[in-house]
Amino acid sequence: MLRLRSQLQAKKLPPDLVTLIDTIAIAGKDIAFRLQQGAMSGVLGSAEKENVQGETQKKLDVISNDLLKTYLLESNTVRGIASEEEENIVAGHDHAKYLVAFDPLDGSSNIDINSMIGTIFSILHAPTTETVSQADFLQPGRNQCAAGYILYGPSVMLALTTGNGVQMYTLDQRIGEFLLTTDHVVIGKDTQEFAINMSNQRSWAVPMQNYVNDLLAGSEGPRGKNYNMRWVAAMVADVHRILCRGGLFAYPWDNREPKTPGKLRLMYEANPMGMLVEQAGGSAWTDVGPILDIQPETIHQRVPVILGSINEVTACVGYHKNN
Ligand code: AFP
Repeated sequence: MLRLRSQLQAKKLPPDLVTLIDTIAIAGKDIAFRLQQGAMSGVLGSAEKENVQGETQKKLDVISNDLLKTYLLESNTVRGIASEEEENIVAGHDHAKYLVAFDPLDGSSNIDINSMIGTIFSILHAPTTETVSQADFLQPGRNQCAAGYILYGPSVMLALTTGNGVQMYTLDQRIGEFLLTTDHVVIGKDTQEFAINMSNQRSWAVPMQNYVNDLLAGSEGPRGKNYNMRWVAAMVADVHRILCRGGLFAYPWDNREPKTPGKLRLMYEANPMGMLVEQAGGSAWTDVGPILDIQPETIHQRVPVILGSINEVTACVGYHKNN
């Protein structure tokens, strides 16, 4: 099985991009090690402080963010970083070619129950100007040169796209290397599985409520088939399932927080996952258009997300168009 670095080199990617992806993989291995130590090294529980999103951070949110920051800022391939856990961007090396946006530990509520979590990243071209600013990060998801996640589950896995399909790698703990285990990930067009937090149903827009009601009606309803439901409470794990066996994932618009039209972050979650899903033959939309076409307004912007098997996403979006 091919090692990550050899596989990236074989694809003839720019050497700096190969180094950068390798750096993220090294950070992921370090994070995986801390996670595996769990309660033995005192890393579980709350950090007793809030991040810029107003969420209480877990100790491992802070540790993972610090690790990624350190590895990335040491790399002379990184011009700047934006993290879900940081209020502002942090400048890296002058003349470096790439910007990295990341969610260091997605699904933090799963940390203390030893359930699946992950690191999500998005790589953009850096500007050629002398200074780097927040505005340089505000590029539509279509501009991403690479995107992926590292899933910390029973195996540690890396899902990656550099704009030419999606590959999956599995960490071989004996040699400390990510090895290519799936070369060409394809999401089936149809599905009978959906992932959504049903407890928010009363707060969704009417079209989303109607769509999910029709799924729940099963073979006797207008969709004419029975659906199953899954929810891991970590987007990284729910999207991983969709890359493996199809499905629909949605974190739709809801009216719980009038100022935020969705829970998920465009730059750290929706864009990288949107690129992975599209590259695997699926579809990634908000309620009104493709996620990757959104022009970001701020680095911490939130958006509604509907992604997965193309025919199911089209059906869901259709409810929004017709209402
Ligand atoms: P945290 O990393 O802040 O816990 O949030 C994870 C997440 O943004 C996303 O990964 C999940 O899909 C979603 O939140 C789960 O949220 P709820 O289960 O609370 O609705």
